[in-house]
Amino acid sequence: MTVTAAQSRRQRRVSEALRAELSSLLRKELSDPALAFVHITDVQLSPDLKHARVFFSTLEAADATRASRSLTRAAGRLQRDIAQRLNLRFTPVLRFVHDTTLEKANQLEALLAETRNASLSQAQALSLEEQLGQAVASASRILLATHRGPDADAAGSLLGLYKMLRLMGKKPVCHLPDGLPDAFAPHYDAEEISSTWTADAVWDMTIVLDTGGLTQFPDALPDEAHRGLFVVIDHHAVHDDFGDLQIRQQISSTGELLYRLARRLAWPVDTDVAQCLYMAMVGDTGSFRYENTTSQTHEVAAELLELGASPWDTAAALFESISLSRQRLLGLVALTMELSLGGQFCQLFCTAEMRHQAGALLEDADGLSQFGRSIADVIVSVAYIEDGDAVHLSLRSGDDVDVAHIAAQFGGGGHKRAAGATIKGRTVADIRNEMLELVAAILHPGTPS
Ligand SMILES: [Mn+2]
Repeated sequence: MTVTAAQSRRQRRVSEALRAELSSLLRKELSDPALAFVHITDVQLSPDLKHARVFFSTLEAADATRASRSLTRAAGRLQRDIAQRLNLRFTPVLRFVHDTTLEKANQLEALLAETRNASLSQAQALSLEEQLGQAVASASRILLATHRGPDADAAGSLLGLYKMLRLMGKKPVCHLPDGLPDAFAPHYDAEEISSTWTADAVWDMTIVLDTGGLTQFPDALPDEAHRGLFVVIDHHAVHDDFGDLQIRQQISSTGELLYRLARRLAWPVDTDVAQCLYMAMVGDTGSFRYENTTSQTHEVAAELLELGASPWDTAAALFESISLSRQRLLGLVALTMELSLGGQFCQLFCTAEMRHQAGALLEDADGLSQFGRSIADVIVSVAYIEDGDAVHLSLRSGDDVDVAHIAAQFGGGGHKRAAGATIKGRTVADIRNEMLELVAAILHPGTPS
């Protein structure tokens, strides 16, 4: 039987009337000492109003049995009195149930205080997100950007947000001076997403994704006078604390963070968005291998699969579409691998000459350091990538060493297990000496290197 709204309203009204009448009857009509401190806490009526569960509490738990017996004895009389007072067609059959909730009041109070504090901080977190929701809803000129040399998380979250905004009827523009990784080529039209805009354009809002450091800003990011509300959506632990509105959470990836935001703000996520966010998550979790992978990460990934993201397309795009020039470059760089510090430290070198020989581009050298880390016993791996008068450092850690901390010594940043830096005006020979000292101090503290 379905209960209509009117029926359930009536049920509630009669329940409340019953509770009030029973309370007054207990106080005035019954002189049973066992019922002196009995309190009617609630009445639950069956939908046909023929049966009522009457919840009562007592001051002391020990009095409950006695009170229950007295109430059951008085049930007939109470029923008759109530029928008269409330003028009901049927008098519900009363069944008395001991309500233990009041006895748990002390426990409850402590719990409530905890919940209050938790929901207070939750309310604050929520309000930031809601601020973002409102700002996005009212903005029409939105610029999206991410860090220099975008990786899968940067590209996937940027495209994911771009596509969600499009689904919301917005026309955002992406600022991509470094382009996006080839793996994402099927997911965007470069001309469409970064439609030309001039340096004097003024935006309602600029959203920078997946960027923790000021030095990671892409070239020609609009300045304060032009960017409008400056929004940061990021998951890096180390952050230079920029932005008017920061949405930051230390989770697997900006992709995961964006999906959570989308759920909370009811932003639309279609299959295409899901695919981009899934690629972002796979990228930053090393295919769900790094310790930033939690059960919640998998829950979000599962929802993205439900929405149509494809693990196979993701793997094929990210890991099985390597260019011949990158494979050749890897061959040349692999020959430079040097192990030191008892085989725990691996260094790789990529010169401009090697890139030329392999016909490779600078981005073909991305992530070369991970090949050093995958060698048995290696804990820290560093790739030195020459680029004109600059040297790019790419660091990976296979154990409990925080390479973001090492990268920070060189003005860079990143994550515990994967970090990087760009150093200008120093030679590789000079940098590697300092690097060896730093890594030796971490891997073999107390031993002179
Ligand atoms: Mn990231």
